[in-house]
Amino acid sequence: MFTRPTRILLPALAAGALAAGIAAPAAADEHDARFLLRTANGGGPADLNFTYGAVDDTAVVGDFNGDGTQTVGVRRGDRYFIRNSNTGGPADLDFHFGRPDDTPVIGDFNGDGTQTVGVRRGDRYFIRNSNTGGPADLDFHFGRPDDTPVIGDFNGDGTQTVGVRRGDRYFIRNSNTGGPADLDFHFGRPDDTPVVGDFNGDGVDTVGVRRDRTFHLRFTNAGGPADLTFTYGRADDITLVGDWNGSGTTTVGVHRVPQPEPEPEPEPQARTESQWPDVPGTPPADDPVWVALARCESNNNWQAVSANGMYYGGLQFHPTTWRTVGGSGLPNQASRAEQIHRAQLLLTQPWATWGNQWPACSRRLGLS
Ligand SMILES: [Ca+2]
Ligand SMILES: [Ca+2]
Ligand SMILES: [Ca+2]
Ligand SMILES: [Ca+2]
Repeated sequence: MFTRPTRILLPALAAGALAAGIAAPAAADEHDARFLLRTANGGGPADLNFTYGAVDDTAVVGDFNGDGTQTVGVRRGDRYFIRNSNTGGPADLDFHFGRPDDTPVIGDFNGDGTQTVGVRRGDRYFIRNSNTGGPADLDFHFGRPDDTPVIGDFNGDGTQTVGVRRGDRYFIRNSNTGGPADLDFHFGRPDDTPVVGDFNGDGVDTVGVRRDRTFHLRFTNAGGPADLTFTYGRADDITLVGDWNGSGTTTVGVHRVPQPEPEPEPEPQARTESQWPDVPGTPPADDPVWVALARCESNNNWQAVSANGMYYGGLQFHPTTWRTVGGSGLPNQASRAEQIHRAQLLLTQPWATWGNQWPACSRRLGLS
């Protein structure tokens, strides 16, 4: 019977590629990537709370030194930065493995008690049995390219092996080789985030899922209801599980990265301007001539209606002229930007001049 406590390792399933940038200067706390780890499977405050790595890093979890406690690390580009304690501080291990777009996986793939790194690329696993750079020790295909990788000791023999999640289904292999699934069952829903661990400390890793803030954990590798359900962390946290204190039971945690600032709403005016672009060959909308003309024609009142009811808006369009240059409705019901745009269009008509469209005011302003 294996007494080695650790088991799973489902790396953070951060969607998307990893920024290959270099490192994270220590900044204000809320701008840092934070680990909030719980040493019991239930809701409650974090038992461990520290910052490590950069915001764009992908979190990984493993017993990288074989002491029975799982700790955090990050993958950045093609590089692993591993910490051997669940505290902030410098990386204890730092090496390259795989390619930047690979998905990291961590496990004790040879059953020696130390978890090491690997990657999934397409439908393929590349496994390294030491936490150092170098060629893959194992390289095989399992599942399909779109599957999500999971790693665990699903049969309790002391060696962690691969599996995948596809939709609401787990396909598990009990050896680190290509071949058919040894276990195949449904659990949770397709959009859930998969987790694998020894959630009851009996030496066998089993599956679970996280849905929004709620973990649904199963104590056997078979379909059926969750054996343990509780809420931890925020819905936008990245899901982690690990044996953070070497107790022999896998518990939950989250990786919390600052959310990007929302894109500012475009200002309505900017939108108006793009909707009513300047017409080449005429004064642009911000040319003072338009204000001067409007001041003369309508006392700069863009909703104006002339006393005889024939001319409308800041530039005193006749409705027929307005329609000639594509306007609809009455000019004084249109925005200032549209009125200027249509005045610009008017000036591009071969028959139109400042002098015949705005005779009195254009003379006063020296436009004709
Ligand atoms: Ca360790
Ligand atoms: Ca190992
Ligand atoms: Ca096994
Ligand atoms: Ca178990």
